[in-house]
Amino acid sequence: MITKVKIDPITRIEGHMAIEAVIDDGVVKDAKSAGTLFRGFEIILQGRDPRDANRLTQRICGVCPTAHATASALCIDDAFGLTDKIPDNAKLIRSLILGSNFLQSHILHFYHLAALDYVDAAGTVGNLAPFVPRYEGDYRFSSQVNAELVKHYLKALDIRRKCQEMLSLFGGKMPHNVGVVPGGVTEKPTEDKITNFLWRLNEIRDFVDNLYIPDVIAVAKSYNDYFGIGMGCKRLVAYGGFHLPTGKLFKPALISPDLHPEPFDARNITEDVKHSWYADSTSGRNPANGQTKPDLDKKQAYSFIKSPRYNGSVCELGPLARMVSNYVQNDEKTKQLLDPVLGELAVGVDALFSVLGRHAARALEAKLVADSMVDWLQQLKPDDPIIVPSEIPEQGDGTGLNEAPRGALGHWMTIRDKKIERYQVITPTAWNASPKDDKDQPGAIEQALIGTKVKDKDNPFELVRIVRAFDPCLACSVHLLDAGRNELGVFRVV
Ligand code: NFE
Repeated sequence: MITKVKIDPITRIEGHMAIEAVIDDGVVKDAKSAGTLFRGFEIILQGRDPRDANRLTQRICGVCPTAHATASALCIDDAFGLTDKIPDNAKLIRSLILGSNFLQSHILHFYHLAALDYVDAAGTVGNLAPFVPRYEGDYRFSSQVNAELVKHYLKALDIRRKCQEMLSLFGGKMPHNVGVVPGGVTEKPTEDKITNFLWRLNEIRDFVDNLYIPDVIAVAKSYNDYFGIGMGCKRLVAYGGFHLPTGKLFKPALISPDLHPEPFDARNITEDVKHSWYADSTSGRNPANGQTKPDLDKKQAYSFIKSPRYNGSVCELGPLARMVSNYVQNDEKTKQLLDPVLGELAVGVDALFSVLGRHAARALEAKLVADSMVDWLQQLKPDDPIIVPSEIPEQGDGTGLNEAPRGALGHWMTIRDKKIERYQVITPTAWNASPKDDKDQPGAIEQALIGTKVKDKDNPFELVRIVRAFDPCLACSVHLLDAGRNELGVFRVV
């Protein structure tokens, strides 16, 4: 029997996402993932001072504004000819600000967005929001373990506050920091700031080591069938990220399904729009040449997310991509983190292509970033420069590639007459939650859903666990507000 399961919205993610699964005899035969809001920042930026991109793109999202701050700063640095002049202190402070956001975001994702799919919180504290409504029937921990994990849920709130405070020491505030700017940063690394940062960081590291990673391992042991669920497209992309004086913490690569790393080249990225509400004339373009032209009348369209592809192939981005990229390129620290956990769970690297693999990669990545941040703090030199002066060029082209918590993030800009002529943003969730492309290839989340056995269509745990393991953020990935929309097809960009 064929049934359609539509989950709209999928809650406990950031933003508004819908999925639809066609289930035939208990197995997902087809799936659609849709971003149902229009963003339009690319349109807002046209004609503005290029430096505005660094302020405005942070407003794309309240969860990862820091990633947009760094990608836009890198993009402007490139267009202004500053890339080789950025002071070491600035590279380190930008990375410390971004690292603080990674930690806050990963802890948010596991405890407050995803863990409630596995932990019976309502059975522990009663039927209180936000623990209900929820699906029923597959909570496997003892009441004692559930009660302990609910305490960690609360502790995680406090730790996330400390991550935000830590970010604000160099970033001024969170969200939408004022510390990362074109040419460098605005805050000097005083001894006082370094010390204040370090004591918060050490408490967060303690949480990651002694609660976050063990809790993910506990979920992995009790729900180990989820190492075999939600494999996805098995082709990964990392742009590389955390631009440090000595290179990048995460190595760029395209990883093929046989785990072979190939050099990454942003010129191979295109965005299709056959199934997105954008004009067909804009399909297949590289973002350096991209356009954002809404078209709400397309019959085949079902999403405001475009379909980014690498050499025409569907790719997955995120902690899984970064950790596997580092692992297969023999990064020692990554191997030292991943190997013992794979051993304890008795699974190989291949098992990472799964719901649990994505959670494990994210938790171990949090440790890699947090431990690296201690080294970065120690490299800061209080008396050295933090910024280089700059002028807006008459014309220029810029690319800013970095890694955001949810995966690789790219900003592209063209400057003409000292103004932004073109700006394009491709977020990690645009890759992961993309709709079918011009060749009708399903996006990464769609592929992870297809082939899944659903035990109970009224409680489709498998589907929501697959989607949430990607940590989608829809605010980031759609292309604003339709506050002034008064009829279908009319948008007022405010
Ligand atoms: Ni809105 Fe973001 C991250 C970016 S998502 S959270 O991480 O860029 O695609």
